[in-house]
Amino acid sequence: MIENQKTVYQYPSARFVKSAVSLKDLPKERLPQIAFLGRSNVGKSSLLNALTGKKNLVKVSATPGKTREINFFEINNAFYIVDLPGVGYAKVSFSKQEQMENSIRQYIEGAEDLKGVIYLVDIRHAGTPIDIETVEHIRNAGCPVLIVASKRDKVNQSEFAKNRKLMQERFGLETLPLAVSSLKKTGLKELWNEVLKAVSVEF
Ligand SMILES: Nc1nc2c(ncn2[C@@H]2O[C@H](COP(=O)(O)OP(=O)(O)OP(=O)(O)O)[C@@H](O)[C@H]2O)c(=O)[nH]1
Ligand SMILES: [Mg+2]
Repeated sequence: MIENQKTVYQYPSARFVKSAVSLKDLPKERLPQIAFLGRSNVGKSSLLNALTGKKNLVKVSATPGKTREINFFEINNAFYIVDLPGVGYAKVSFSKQEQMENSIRQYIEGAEDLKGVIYLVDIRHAGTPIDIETVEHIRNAGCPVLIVASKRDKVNQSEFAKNRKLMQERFGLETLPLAVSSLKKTGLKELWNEVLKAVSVEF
């Protein structure tokens, strides 16, 4: 169990299943999937560690471009969380980046068991043109997207309020987006509930 201001829940079991580079090598076992996407360094892999209460389930790095493959983690033997490489990462060569983004796109458009995408946006940037374009693309592909503000601990209260509102406007959201901090472990319970809803699993 973790506890902070308002977050208390039972950590799930989580195990790494496989890395895939294309739709051809998805896991054999058919379970619902939910994927984490967002720009490089936004905190996707850290969030997976924080949500599952495992420090080193997924490798994280201060250098953008850490995650290079489509990584599947089986949660409570009931669904997969899929950790994706970052979008808009400029430090790998253009063709490599294009290859990676192609495989992300193909995965999102083609994975039959994908129930939704959690799209992370660094609260300090409140959504760049690349984020807005990527989210639009996912929505057009018919996949539900939940926009979540990451690194909540990096901004003060007034910046937080301002950027959260900006995010709502930029992404055309009905309500203010959820916000999380993997470092401070805030917002995790709320996000976990959304994950469970998306994969239609109750624990
Ligand atoms: N302060 C703070 N730092 C964070 C938080 N989440 C992640 N970080 C840091 O941000 C950096 C990137 O984290 P990752 O989890 O590797 O980011 P990623 O989105 O998986 O990055 P790629 O795999 O390169 O796309 C690391 O140095 C993390 O420690 C957070 O909530 N607060
Ligand atoms: Mg990563």
